[in-house]
Parts: sequence; structure tokens; C-alpha cells
Amino acid sequence: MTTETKTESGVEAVKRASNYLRGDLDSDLSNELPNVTNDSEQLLKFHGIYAQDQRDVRRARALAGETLDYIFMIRVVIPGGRLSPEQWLGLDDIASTIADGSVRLTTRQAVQFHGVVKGDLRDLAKGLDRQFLSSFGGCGDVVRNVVTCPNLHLENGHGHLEGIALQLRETFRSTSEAHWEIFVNGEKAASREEIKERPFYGDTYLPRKFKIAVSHPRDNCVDVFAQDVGLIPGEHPDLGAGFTLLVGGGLGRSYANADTFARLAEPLTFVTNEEVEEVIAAIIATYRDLGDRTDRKRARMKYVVADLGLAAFQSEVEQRLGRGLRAPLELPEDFDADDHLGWRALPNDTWQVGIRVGAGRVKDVEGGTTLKSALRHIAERYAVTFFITAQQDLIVSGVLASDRDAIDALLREHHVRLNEELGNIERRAMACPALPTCGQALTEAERVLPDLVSGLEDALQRRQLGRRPLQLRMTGCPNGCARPAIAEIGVVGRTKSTYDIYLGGGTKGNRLAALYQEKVKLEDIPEILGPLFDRWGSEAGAEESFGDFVTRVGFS
Ligand code: SRM
Ligand code: SF4
Repeated sequence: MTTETKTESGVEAVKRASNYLRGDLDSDLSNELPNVTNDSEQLLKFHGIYAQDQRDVRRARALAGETLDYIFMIRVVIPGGRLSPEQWLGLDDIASTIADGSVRLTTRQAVQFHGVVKGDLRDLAKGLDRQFLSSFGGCGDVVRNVVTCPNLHLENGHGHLEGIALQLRETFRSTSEAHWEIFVNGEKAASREEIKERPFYGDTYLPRKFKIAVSHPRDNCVDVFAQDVGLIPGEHPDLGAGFTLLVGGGLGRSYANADTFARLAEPLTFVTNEEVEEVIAAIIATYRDLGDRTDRKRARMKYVVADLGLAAFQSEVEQRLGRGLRAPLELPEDFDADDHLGWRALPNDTWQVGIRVGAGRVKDVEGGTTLKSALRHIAERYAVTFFITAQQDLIVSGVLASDRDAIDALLREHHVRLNEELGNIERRAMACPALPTCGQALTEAERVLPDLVSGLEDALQRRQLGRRPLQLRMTGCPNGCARPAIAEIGVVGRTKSTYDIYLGGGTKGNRLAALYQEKVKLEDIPEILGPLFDRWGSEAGAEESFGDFVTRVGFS
């Protein structure tokens, strides 16, 4: 019998040798080269920075014997997606002066900048710091941006929940001073002894990324079942306010590794508001100790939960916590996702408007929609709050009743289409950035989303189904960044020119979609789905969603 000894992945050694995320970044960023070393690429992720290249010109440059066109993506941490007008203006300035002109809202309420050159990375970090923002912890093997339903702050009696989400971000962020030394103030910590990284991170941090989301008690716009830890606010009959805590969700898969899969988080326990941090800390410690550090494709916490089983995972958490966990509450029945779009009155006599952004890309289109300028004007003139949603959209909140017409007119002047003008698929459609920036993309996503949306909307219109909402999510590879694995229609890049179609998820976010057809061409998708649309139109009741319908009847 042979015993397989697995060796730890190279990234673990890079982390350990990095002196708490410093490595050679300082000198690597200061030299004349347009790129950084492989080790520095790994460390940059912890600083919220991804080394990329402009893939549209890859081939031409290779043919011309030129190097890659090196660019960087920077992901700014924005807990709960909440920004002041000054912060929005700071982000807008960075987009215009340092990045590719766009502010990219992400599916986790963060902001990304694309197309930044190495020499500008420090200026960008300083620009963020001036607005009390940072990219540190935006990526890397740490707790990522904590996602929260933007309506939490509005709910009477639930206002404190937004505070808890912000507190979670604070408690679980990395405390190494490396980012400020290298990117912001240039001053090195006096000695290594001053490094006070969190004990639950240690010098090798977590096996991989760790994601937390807090939903609204009745609104799952954050996709709480797709998280490493999901929190659903609830009221325990004896203990009062707290959360049903879910563990072990995650949507990424790898075609090269059949042992990888999308997984929904399962309810583990009920925690009171006071207990939530210590229980999450014990879960993170369990993951830190038991997560796979040999194979990064299988290093997420969902595989620890799946491999051990929930009961054994629970007992590992209990050992680290030093006490037992109580049973979770029943999941809420009326739990569905609000898209937060359009004008809505708020309880404090102000208004908010949710604006569909379209794959999160805030930019000005010459001769078309100039959303970036519209938002700039709003931020310059009005004392409002911006909220990025987990659907890549933006809410302008706290609008005085007396300013509502002016903001409405301003948006229209900039050709921003509001709620009532949106198509039934367009309204909820999401796509990841994919080409030309993402190094993992097999196919296009964001850039072709409008074509797919109009193809599908036409197909529905022809069947008199043009008013029925339908959720479409598209990605350029199976990593699943726009969460297609739980969508009513998920379209996932498979080969250079084909996609796989997944069907049967839904807006509740609590059901995995199943593979419907493999390796189809983008332009064929509306026709391929035609027969199912026909059946949906003739066999389903008016209230039955497409996802529920195909799940009920099957795909035949
Ligand atoms: Fe993601 C990697 C973009 C949300 C699963 N994701 C990437 C990278 C950094 C590509 C890379 O590793 O080289 C992408 C950057 C592309 C670019 O050019 O900007 C990228 N992910 C995004 C964003 C921007 C998509 C978007 O349309 O908004 C989202 C940023 C979130 C944020 O602000 O933090 C984004 N990524 C997600 C989600 C959805 C979520 O978290 O709710 C998932 C699925 C949930 C999950 O984690 O399972 C997701 N991204 C992945 C994976 C697969 C991870 C896995 O372990 O299964 C990768 C690949 C990896 O980490 O190696 C990845
Ligand atoms: Fe890139 Fe794949 Fe994520 Fe799209 S889903 S951004 S192609 S990693």
C-alpha cells in the first residue's frame, strides 16, 4: 500500500517567507519593469491588486515579438457597499486619471479599477487613503469584503445590523502594517516585533479566501447561501435577536479538477448578536487548521464541510470555541431577493433611487448613457449616501423629497434608463468582467451580455412573455464570479467559443442550477431555450418563475 504525501502549495511558502505580506514588493514596485515577479504577484493579491495583461492585444504583441501589455486591477474594500459623496468623487477621479476611465462595481459590493500601470499603483493607494478607503484585503487568503443587504440600515429595529457587519469587517481584517508601509506612507515598522498580525491568520494566513455576507431578515439580495459564512438575522424565542449562521457555501469549480463543485451553505447554528464574532472566529480557526494547503483548487472551506460532513465540522468548531453550538432557527419562508431598483420612499421621509448599472461598469459612453457624469453631478450637489448592491447596481439614498425631481431629471439628461424602462431580463442580468482583463476567462461575458440579453428578451417577447422577470447570469469561466450556479439561467464559458447553459436556480438563491446543455454558441442560446420558454408560457401559472418551472417539470 502506498501512502500519498502531499506537499504544500508554493503560495504557502511565499506567504510564510513574506514577513507578513511584504516580500520584495517595495523593490519590485520601484524598478523600471512593467510587471512584478511571480512571488510578488501572489503577495499583491493580499493588497487588493491583481497582475493582469490586456488580452485583446496578446496575440498581436506576441506576433510582433513584444512582451505582454501588463496592467493591474485594484479591488477596493467597501464594507456593505456604503460610500459618501466625497468617497464616490475620489473613486471617480481615480478612474479618470489613473485607471481605464470606469468604476467597476462588483458582485460583492466592492469597486474595481482596471488598466492601471505599475508605476501608478502607489498614487492610487494614496488616493484611496485620502478618502479613508483601501484595497488592502480586497483579494488574498483573508476574510474578504463583508457583504450586507443595503436595506439593513432602513429597517426599524434592525439598524444595528449594519453596524455588526462593519464590525465583522474590522474584527477579521488583516492588521499587518505592510500595506501602509509599501503603498501609502513609505515608513517601515521599526522592528519585526511590532508586527501584530491576528493570531487566527498567523504567517500563512488562511488556506484561501473567506467570504461573509449578512442578509436582510426577508431579503436575500446578497446570496447568503453562496458564502463561506452567511448570516440571516432572526429572533430566537428565548434568546432574542441574532442570526441563523450558515456555513460551507461557494460556487467556483474547475474543469481541470472533477473533485471541485458548487455548494450551498447549510444552517449550522443560531448565534446572538453578542456571540456572532466569537463563533465566526472559531469557524475561521477550524478552516485555518483543516483547510487544504496543498491544492489551491480544493482549498476553500466548503470542501472541509463537504468532506467532514456538517456534524463533524460542527464538533471541530465546538472544540475551538470551548462550548457546544445550539440548533439553527428554521430558515425564513418569505426569503427572496429585492433588486433595490427604482424610486422608493424611506422611513425617515427621504427617498432612494436604485440605478441599474449593467454588469457594474460605471462609465460614460460617447453619444449614449453618461452614467459616470450623472453620478458625479449628484455627488457634487447633494448630501446623499451611495450603496453598491451585490447585483452590481448602485443606490443613491437619502434624497430629500424636494430634490427628487431634479435628480430624476439629471439622470434622464444623461440617458440613464430608470426602472420602468428596463427589459425583463436586463433588470436582473449580471456578468463578470472576463475578457479582456481577467486572466482566467475562457470566453467573453460582460462585453457580450447586452447581446445575450436582447436575444433572450426578443425570444420571450415573441411568446408574449416579455413582462415576466427572468434572472440571467453569465461568466467567462466556471469560477462563477457573477454567481451563475444559482441563477434561473446561468451561462458559463466552456471553451474559447462556447458556453454551458445551467438552468433552475432562482432569486431565493437557495437552489443550485443544473447543467442543461454543453458547449453551445452564444448566438444559439435564445433558440436553444425556445422550447422551454414555450412550455413555460403554456404550462406554468402566471406566478411560477422560470427557475421554479424547469425544476418542477425537468428539462425534457
Ligand atoms: Fe471572482 C477570481 C472577479 C466575485 C469566485 N474573480 C477572480 C479574478 C480575480 C480572476 C483571477 O483570479 O485572476 C477576477 C478578476 C477579473 C477582472 O478582470 O476584474 C474575479 N469575482 C470577480 C468580480 C469582480 C466579478 C464581478 O463581476 O463583480 C467579483 C469581485 C468580488 C469582490 O468584490 O470581492 C467576484 N468570485 C466572485 C464570486 C461571487 C461572490 O463572492 O459572491 C465568486 C463565487 C463565490 C465563491 O467564491 O465560490 C467568485 N473568483 C472566484 C473564483 C473561484 C474560487 C473558488 O475557490 O472556487 C476565482 C478563482 C480563484 O480564486 O482562483 C475568482
Ligand atoms: Fe474571470 Fe472566470 Fe471570474 Fe469571470 S468568472 S471574472 S472569467 S475568474
